[in-house]
Amino acid sequence: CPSSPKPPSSPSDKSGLVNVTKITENGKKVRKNWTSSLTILQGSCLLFTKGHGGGTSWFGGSQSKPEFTVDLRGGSVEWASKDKSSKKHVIELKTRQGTELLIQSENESVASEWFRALQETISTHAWE
Ligand code: I3S
Repeated sequence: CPSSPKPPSSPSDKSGLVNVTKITENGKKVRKNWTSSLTILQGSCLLFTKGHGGGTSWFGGSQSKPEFTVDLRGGSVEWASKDKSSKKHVIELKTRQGTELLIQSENESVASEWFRALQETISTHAWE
């Protein structure tokens, strides 16, 4: 996955502000730390940048380096069960590398759009 975002090149590319926390890293449970993140879907990569601060470029101005990236190939998404979080509209994303993330929005349609986009990306890249 790239270390800096590029302008959108395909229609499936998507970006937006969502709440994100890791819950597992390389197979090990980590403490939740919900942060608002400008999240960018680029091909099979999902990039997270710090979400605050406006800007003029498409991914949020001065912030050009993602905080972290995940490769969606071989991953899975599902709606998180109630025991994963008390929040509404929580997506659970598992990567092949053993990282689990929760992605959440208070806005149901925003969450659903991300769910669909992630699912579509994972199935599109299933054979790579
Ligand atoms: O799964 P948990 O431990 O109930 O998650 C909550 C905690 O991470 C909490 O942080 P502290 O334990 O550092 O106080 C967060 O503030 C909550 O948002 C977490 O729960 P939700 O249900 O919001 O994911």
